[in-house]
Amino acid sequence: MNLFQNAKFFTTVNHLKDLPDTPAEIAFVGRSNAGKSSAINTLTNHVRLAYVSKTPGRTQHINFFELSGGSFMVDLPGYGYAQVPEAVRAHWVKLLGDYLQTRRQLVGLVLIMDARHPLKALDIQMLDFFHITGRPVHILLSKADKLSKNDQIKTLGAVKKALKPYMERQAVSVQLFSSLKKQGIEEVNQVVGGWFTAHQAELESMQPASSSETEAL
Ligand SMILES: Nc1nc2c(ncn2[C@@H]2O[C@H](COP(=O)(O)OP(=O)(O)O)[C@@H](O)[C@H]2O)c(=O)[nH]1
Ligand SMILES: [Mg+2]
Repeated sequence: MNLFQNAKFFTTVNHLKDLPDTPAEIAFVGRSNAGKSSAINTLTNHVRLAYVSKTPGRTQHINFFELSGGSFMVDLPGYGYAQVPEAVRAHWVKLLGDYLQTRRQLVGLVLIMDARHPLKALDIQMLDFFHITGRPVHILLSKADKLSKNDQIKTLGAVKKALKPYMERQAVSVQLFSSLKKQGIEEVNQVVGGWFTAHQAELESMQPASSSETEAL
């Protein structure tokens, strides 16, 4: 089943205090221009559910999309756009960091990196922000079509190797992805679907014993 197929725009927020009440959500994050909006459009099979910007750094708010199973997908502001005043940049980093570290229903993070420029300092910072939650991160090496098959394999191997220390402290997985070639969609579905299933099982295991069980004790 395609988890993202019937995604619908839900709301836009600019401040953490305005975040909607959701049962479970996954978030997409990445450097500005990494291909995040394109990836969301490709996964949801929409032409422009998320706005593919010709002006990087424009989207500063948090967009929520409702998925068919009642869970949510969150499009976080892109980071690392050079021509942004320091105060604005600091505000984004704080907004992102606070969201990633405090959002209890966030079951996992999808981190988009341009396959030609993976693991930049701010990407590492996102991994660092997120690891205290104990939740998994799945990395999409985007625009894979810009690399030859051979270079795709090499890049995937090199990124996995570089992530070894992170994988020891946190569940981190990585795959190739191309919006242009619609490459890697199934793998994202499987990983994210797994997160939602695990989260559901976790919630169920935390339910208090039913009243009949309580009486029997
Ligand atoms: N060749 C190629 N270009 C892509 C791909 N995904 C995104 N792009 C291009 O990269 C630029 C930035 O994409 P966008 O989705 O707006 O990135 P965002 O800033 O991370 O949301 C746009 O010009 C896209 O057309 C892809 O899979 N292949
Ligand atoms: Mg975008």
